[in-house]
Amino acid sequence: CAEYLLRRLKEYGAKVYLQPFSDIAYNGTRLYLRNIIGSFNPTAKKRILLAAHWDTRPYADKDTEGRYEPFDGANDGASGVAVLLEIARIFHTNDMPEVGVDLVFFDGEDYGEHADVKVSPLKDGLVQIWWCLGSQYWSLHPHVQNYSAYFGILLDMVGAKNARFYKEGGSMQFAPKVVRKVWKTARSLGYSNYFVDINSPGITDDHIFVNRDAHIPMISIVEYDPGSPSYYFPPYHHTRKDNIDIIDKQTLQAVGETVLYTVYTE
Ligand code: AHN
Ligand code: ZN
Repeated sequence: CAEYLLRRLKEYGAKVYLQPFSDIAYNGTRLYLRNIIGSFNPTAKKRILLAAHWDTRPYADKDTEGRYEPFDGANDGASGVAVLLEIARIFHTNDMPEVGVDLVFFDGEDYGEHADVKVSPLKDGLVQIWWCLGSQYWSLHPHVQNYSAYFGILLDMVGAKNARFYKEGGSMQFAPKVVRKVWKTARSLGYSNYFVDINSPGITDDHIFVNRDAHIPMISIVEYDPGSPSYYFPPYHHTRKDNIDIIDKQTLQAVGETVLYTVYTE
């Protein structure tokens, strides 16, 4: 999959960076992970960061069966990757926006503790979050020295039929102006049904580390289910139901168009 992403980004004319790193998972497993970055207009000073995670959770631990088996992650992971690849294709076949754009594919986002496991929050005596390993690494070690961006947009679970994107708490805390800009753009494109003008609770996701450690104001476009019994997430989340059957082109279109319009008008 990493090779596929690298090849596609190169085909689309991006300057490509592979960032290998290693980390220890919650259960002591040593992981060899890779962030992948594709830069368009690499010399432009004003840059926009677009990101998604390309790993899939290795077990469907919220399912009733097969809770130690892998699942597709068509939405949780792949949907954001799909939108970013389509944006890359559009950059290749059309005029570029004025700004530079960096597409960052984070690894290790979904390697957090299995639901059956109680883990220590401490690693080397420090409080540790076992999720979002790639963004935690990248935010402290960006792919180019002194990297910065004007703002960032994270895409996570952006492809499900009838998805709803609320103004997520962490995004509102760190980058409220970016949230308002993107939601206003969505409204102007007729996508207010997807981009709901209501706040949701905060979620620990890749954008939190980019805000905190890389000091780039970054929002997350992430599906929220207000009726969820499991805090935040829709019923297919981390189950075998997260496969191509729940994906809807219209949702991907709404997100992709909104992000593209935001980038081209910057
Ligand atoms: C928490 O479950 C707290 N964060 C994980 C965010 C996530 C997982 N997004 C997709 N999968
Ligand atoms: Zn997940």
